[in-house]
Amino acid sequence: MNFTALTLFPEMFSALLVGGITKRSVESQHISIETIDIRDFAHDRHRTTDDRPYGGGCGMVMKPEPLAAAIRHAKGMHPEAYTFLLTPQGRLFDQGLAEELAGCSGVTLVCGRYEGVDERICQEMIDDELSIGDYVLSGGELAAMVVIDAVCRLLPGALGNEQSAEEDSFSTGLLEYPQYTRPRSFEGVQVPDILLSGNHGAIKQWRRQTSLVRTFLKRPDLLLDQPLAPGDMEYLEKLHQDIETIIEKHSAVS
Ligand code: 4GX
Repeated sequence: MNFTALTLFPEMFSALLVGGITKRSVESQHISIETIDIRDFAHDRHRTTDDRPYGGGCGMVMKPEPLAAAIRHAKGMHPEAYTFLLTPQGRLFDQGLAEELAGCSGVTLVCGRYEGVDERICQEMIDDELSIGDYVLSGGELAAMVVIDAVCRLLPGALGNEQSAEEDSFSTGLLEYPQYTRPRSFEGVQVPDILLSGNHGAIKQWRRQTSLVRTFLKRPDLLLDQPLAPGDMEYLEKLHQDIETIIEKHSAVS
């Protein structure tokens, strides 16, 4: 899969080659990451890429001509790729969208700076707008790198352990269960006995139940639109019962 980023700061993307899954995926040719320097498509003496907004106001806007030429160049290189603009106004980039993008043969990511890009670029040359969350970055580059990282690790061959992408938080729809490694006792805190029991059925059940409780406590919203396994309902009903018993006992006292 090819990722192409259009940016005024192409060198930022070298961060993806420093280490980790993105670096390995580039080396094994499961992905390629290209950058296109928008400034290379500005042909005036100062290679200007921004201008003042019509109607006044503070800040600058990315000029349409260099951006249009850069996007046309990207489309020429990768005609089948989808072209996305990173902007807080975009569709929220979540795990479902990452999985969708992982099915594309190419993704082009347009990284804006300043107050944004001329609206005519958005209208005419962008397939869709993506937002990585409700906060304001100083440019689209970090958002584009988030997209590349999250999509890359879903691609076949990207993981040492193919299973772990599927068992991930959000692929199961639940938050992850707690993880432990050696030593068995660390600064007086023990690893739960069940994980040392060798009883794989019991361990699996403990992990699922711990995931459920964690999700309920930290992200109850995730439980509302998630299909639950039959065993989950039994466990939640048992907790419900236990809580009711406690409430009844205490309301009888007061
Ligand atoms: N998720 N930003 C883009 C400039 C801009 C504004 C409008 C195009 C249109 C962001 C986010 C984000 C800040 C990147 C504004 N470019 N991008 N930049 N959150 O905050 O994706």
